[in-house]
Amino acid sequence: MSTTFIDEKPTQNLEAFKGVKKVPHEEYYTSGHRTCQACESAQIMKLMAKAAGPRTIVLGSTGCMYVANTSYYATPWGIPWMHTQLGSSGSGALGVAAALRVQMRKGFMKDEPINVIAFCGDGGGADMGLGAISATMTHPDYNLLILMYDNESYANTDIQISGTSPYGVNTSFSTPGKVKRIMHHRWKKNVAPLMLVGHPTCKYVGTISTSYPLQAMNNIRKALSIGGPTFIHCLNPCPKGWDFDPVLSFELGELAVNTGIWPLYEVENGKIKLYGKTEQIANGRFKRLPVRDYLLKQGRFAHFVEDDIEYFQSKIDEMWNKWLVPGVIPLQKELDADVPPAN
Ligand SMILES: Cc1ncc(C[n+]2csc(CCOP(=O)(O)OP(=O)(O)O)c2C)c(N)n1
Ligand code: SF4
Ligand SMILES: [Mg+2]
Repeated sequence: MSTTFIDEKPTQNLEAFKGVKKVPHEEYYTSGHRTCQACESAQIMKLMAKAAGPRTIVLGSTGCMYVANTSYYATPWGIPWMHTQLGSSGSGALGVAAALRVQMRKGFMKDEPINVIAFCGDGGGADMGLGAISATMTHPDYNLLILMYDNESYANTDIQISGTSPYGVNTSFSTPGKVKRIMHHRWKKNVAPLMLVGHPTCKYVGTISTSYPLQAMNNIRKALSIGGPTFIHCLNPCPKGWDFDPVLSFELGELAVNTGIWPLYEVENGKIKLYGKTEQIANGRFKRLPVRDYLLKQGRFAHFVEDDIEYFQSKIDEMWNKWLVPGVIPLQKELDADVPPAN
């Protein structure tokens, strides 16, 4: 007799690619899209499709990766792809995973593990669709991955502030003025830990960067193989919205990690692992670069004066020096003293 009420289904066992030479040549996200030159959001689509392979269904919520990828009668997708409404990546993914299960149970389809991935932008995931993703994360029976590509704005509708836009940034909703230079005072939402701490049955949550493509693909493969609903947050430099020369896309992704703004980590079955340069920063083997190296390469921060850069740096320092898990969990270490000892 079953001792659990969770009706688990097998997943594909996608082992890590052991080096770039082992990565298959087949592409499932190819030419035929209209994203900007050096768009890192398009890059993660390509890596995600390659990592998942041919037995995969992708859903995508409204945003650049919907609009620029589905021009009339043209598409870069070589695997089944479906649009879902801006706030619905979570419910869309759950619905498709449930529908596949019913189709297989009734014998309409061969019974096999099929990857279900729903991507969303930061507007679709960190803001509008947060509730639907959260509800989906509480359903351990369904195997699916939500991948949030984060270009730090509502890019498709001309670069408006989203919940993940960085402090002080110049967007079409926060243009610096003569009276007020900093129009956006909020700090970026910390989305992966929100998913992690709020959904204890979720087996995999992590962050990735397209500047570390092999690692990004392997983390996606792990998330798809582990079972249940999983969540990955990817930072994607956006030449148009961040206002930089497209040649800098890759370098900005690296700088985000090396300055400590974008920590790389994965949480697998509740165990957290910092990886790459982030792990080296945490263990004192790599000194964080000053955040100005990252900020001043982007036109969206061109209005910053020294005080703004210092404030930004102080917030990054706080993430690394005061947080319970540096760069990840914003409970402050000082609070430890107030916690009564366990009996
Ligand atoms: C419910 C709803 N509100 C507004 C829109 C208009 N809209 C289309 S794409 C978009 C921006 C989405 O931003 P994000 O999810 O960050 O994706 P990005 O465009 O940055 O890739 C908006 C506001 C919409 N399609 N649906
Ligand atoms: S606006 Fe940004 S996210 Fe959208 S297609 Fe261009 S580079 Fe990519
Ligand atoms: Mg966006």
